[in-house]
Formats: sequence, structure tokens, C-alpha cells
Amino acid sequence: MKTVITYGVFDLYHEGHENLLRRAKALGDRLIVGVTSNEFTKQRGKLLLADSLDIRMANVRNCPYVDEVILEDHYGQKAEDIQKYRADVFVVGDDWKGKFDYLRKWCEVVYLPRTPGISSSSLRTAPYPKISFGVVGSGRIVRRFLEEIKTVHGGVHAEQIYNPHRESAERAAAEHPDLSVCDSYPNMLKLCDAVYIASPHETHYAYAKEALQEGKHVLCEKPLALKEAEAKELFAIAEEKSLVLMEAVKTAYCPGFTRLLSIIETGFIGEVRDVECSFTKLTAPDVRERTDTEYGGAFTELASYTLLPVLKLLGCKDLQVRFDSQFDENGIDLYTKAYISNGKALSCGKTGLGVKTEGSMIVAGTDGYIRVEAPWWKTSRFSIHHEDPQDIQDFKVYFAGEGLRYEIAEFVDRIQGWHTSDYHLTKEESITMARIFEQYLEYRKGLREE
Ligand code: C2G
Repeated sequence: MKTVITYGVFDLYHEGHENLLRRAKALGDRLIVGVTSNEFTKQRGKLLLADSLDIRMANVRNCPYVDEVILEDHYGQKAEDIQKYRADVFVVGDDWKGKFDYLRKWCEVVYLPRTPGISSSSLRTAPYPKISFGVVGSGRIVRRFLEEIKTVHGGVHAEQIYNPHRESAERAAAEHPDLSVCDSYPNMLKLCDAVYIASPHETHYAYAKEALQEGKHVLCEKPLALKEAEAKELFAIAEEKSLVLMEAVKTAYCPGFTRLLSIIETGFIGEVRDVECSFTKLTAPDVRERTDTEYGGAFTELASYTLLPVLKLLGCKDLQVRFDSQFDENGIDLYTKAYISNGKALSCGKTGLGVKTEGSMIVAGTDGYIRVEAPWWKTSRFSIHHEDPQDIQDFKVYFAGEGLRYEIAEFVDRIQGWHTSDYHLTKEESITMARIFEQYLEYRKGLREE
């Protein structure tokens, strides 16, 4: 009995896959196929799968050449499986030529010619309407966005860029040949399907409102708005026009943070009683966030992150909010502690510019606590601790690149209708954040008037 084994994602199952499996089976008597899990597929950079895992596995199982289907969910599994199943031959398409030679230690390795002219990613792009992004702003985050959007399949392209300071947009476009500079925001809105707004905080609301009124989906950098009423209005327009409006707090969409929350929800640390997290950044003194006396400062720049776990774990209702800030000579806050409680749990979110502290997060509960390693906002490693100091459970969840790909992929998923839930960052949470920003700016204004 000669056993052949192969692996694949098999998204949007097609003749290329079938050809591979037929030729693989011809090399032996039994063919085992490992189908890659969603999480492991994402770890390998393929983000936007069209088929669910059970559809992908069912398609492979229904193939007449396949005898057994297993799930591939971690690096190193191929070596384990080949020994476990005593596979005689490992087969894969020759787009992987050389990548699996190390398996020759256990079995024959065969790279078969790919079927030309077909691939899951081309199929994934073809049937779905292309989404053309217009980008507003051309600062640091835009450069990261333009790189990250390339990792999101599904026909997603940034094609226009607008900045009132045209020369800045031209510099960004120079680095991205398929990006054209628009001379006005209304003109850009005519050319795109969705906008990514990454302009200074105080302009977000107006840009988002105009885009929504023009029927465009909006992914807006945090903070979406600095007033509760403005945030409410934006979501109302989006709902009325069946448009997607998302606040781009990248942590909310990354798999590690989602895993952290679901582990806490399952009761691993009992009832949450305290959330402490920090986000501080040492910057040059002349950057926007340290010179704009009206909208700059540590809290408006970074508190979208520190508010996220607090609102996720304490909820958005009946919150008591108090601030403590240290200001520079211009009344800009360099270090702010936001104390938020809901009658059952406490929290302290620390934000700092020009002050540096540990970027970790601690969630304290009645049965133990979770420590999320710095930078907690790129959640990838966390551990659960109990009374017994030896009783520690470690978790590691892959965080790809700059992490913007997760919010972009979710934005595209929701525009395509592939999924509609806003559970990663709900409307209520975005509106509550805007309310807390509004409270902070009133607090700061009050202190300046004293
Ligand atoms: N394939 C092919 N011809 C195509 C498309 C795919 O022969 N036109 C082969 C691939 O080479 C692979 C198999 O079909 O051997 C599954 O392809 P994918 O689903 O794209 O999976 P891939 O990401 O290539 O997975 O770790 C090994 C990988 O898991 C292979």
C-alpha cells in the first residue's frame, strides 16, 4: 500500500486542484489530503478566503481521487503527518518547488506542474466587484495602509489619493504607481467605491459625512469623531444608505485581540474587576499631535486604543469617567490617565506622548489575571495567571505585518456582504469613544479656562 500525501487551501475548488489530486493519486494507492485551517491560512498571508473551511474540506472529500481528508493547522505538521501516516510520497504543485525538500528525510517529494491559467486568487477577484479605494491624507499611517492593502485579495486596490497639500499626496503617489492624485475630494469620491480617511482628527467627521452622503463606504482612522452627536449622525447616514462605516482601530480587528476577549468571556479569569493598559510614544516635539493645541495631545492621539479593551470589558453603559493629565506649557496633555468604572469593574487607561511606560495590559479577575505583552495593541502573546504562580497558560496568536490588513479585510468582507457583523468594534463602542473624547476635550478646556 503506497500512501501519497498533499496539502492545500483549496479555496473556490477548481480544475487546477482536481488535476493535482488526480496526478497525486496516480503515484500510489491511497491519497491523504491536508486542508489548511482558516487561521493557519491567514498566518501564511492569505487573508480573504471566499469559502468556509467546511466547504473547502467537503470539496476535497468529494473529489474521487481522495481517500482521506485531514486538517492542517500548524507549521511542522507535514513532517509529523508523513511519519504518522507512513507516507511514501509528498506531492505539491511546482509553485512550491524546493520549499519542501526537507521532507525527503522521510519520503519521496514530487513537485507537479501547476495547471496554467487558473488560481483561487484570480477566481476570488473575478466574481466580485472590484473595490477601488480613495485615500484621504498621505501621512505615516497612509504609507503603511498602502503596503498592507496589497495583502488583501478580492480585487481591492487603492487608486486615488487626495490631500489638500497636493505635494504631500504626490510624494505618496510617487511610491505607488497605480495611485493617482485627485485635485479635489468631490472628484475623488466620483472615482472610488470606498474611502480610507487618514487626515488629522478634526477633519474625520466632515470627510466621512461627505463620503457617506455620496454613497461611499467609509473606513475612517481613529478617532472617528470627537463629539458623540457627530458619531451618531455618521452611523445614521450609513444605516440609511446601507453603507459600511468602520472606525479603523486596528487592534479591534486583529485575531489576537479577538482571541483575548473570547478567552476572557469564557471565564478563564472569572469576573473582570480591573483593566489597566498603556500606550505611550516618544515623538519629536514638532509632530502634529504635540503642536496642535486644539486637537493634539496624548489622549486624542492614543486613547482610541486604551478605550477599546475598557469598553469591550466594562461595556458602554453607566460609565463613570475621570481624567488626570500632565500638560506642557501650551496646555497639550503629554500624559493622561483615564479612570473609567461601571460600578462592578475599574479601569485605568494611560496615554503618553513624550512620556514612555510599559505598553502591556493587565486584566484582573476574580479567578486570576491576564497579562498581555507589550505592545498589547498588536495583541500576539498573552498569559493567564492564577493564585498558584506555577499555573500559567500561555497563548500566542500571529499578528501579520502592521495589522492594518485585518481591518481592511473586514471592511472588504462587509462591503461584499461576506459578513455583516460589527462585533469587532460596534457602532455603540465607536459612539461611546466619541463621547469620551468629547468629555476629555471639555475637561481640558475647563482646566485651561481656570
Ligand atoms: N494547484 C495547481 N494548479 C493550479 C492551482 C493550484 O496545481 N492552477 C495546486 C497547488 O500547487 C497546490 C494545490 O493545487 O499543490 C492546492 O493549491 P492551493 O489551494 O492554492 O493551496 P496552496 O496555498 O498552494 O497550498 O503548504 C503547502 C500548501 O498548503 C499548498
